[in-house]
Amino acid sequence: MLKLYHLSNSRSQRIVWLLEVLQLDYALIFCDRTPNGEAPEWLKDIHPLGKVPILVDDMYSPPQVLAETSAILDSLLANGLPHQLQPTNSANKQQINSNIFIGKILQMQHSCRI
Ligand SMILES: N[C@@H](CCC(=O)N[C@@H](CS)C(=O)NCC(=O)O)C(=O)O
Repeated sequence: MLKLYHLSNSRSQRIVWLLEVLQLDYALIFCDRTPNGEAPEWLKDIHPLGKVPILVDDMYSPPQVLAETSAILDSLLANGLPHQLQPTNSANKQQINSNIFIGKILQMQHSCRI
């Protein structure tokens, strides 16, 4: 079973979206933000970064614990894109590729600021 650690209004919503599109069975663990909007301290017991999203897959032994939105998205798409996300023509495919690169650059810029 997959377990997604989630904060409201955070990038873990992207993982919720993909899990729904892929129609995977998962448990959503809502983590309440602290009064100053941060993730709860106990999240560091799940992964030392202490930030969401964190995806735990207990099909592995020991369970696989993944952090980082892009890494989680990549792992969920390891078997390829589902049909509804497949580009329908080559122009569409190039546009999607461009958006993926833009997303990765923005992610890197964001990570550098942390
Ligand atoms: N580079 C990480 C960033 C993770 C991150 O900053 N998550 C935010 C939510 S969008 C978070 O957990 N914030 C709470 C905190 O920093 O205490 C990713 O893309 O997953």
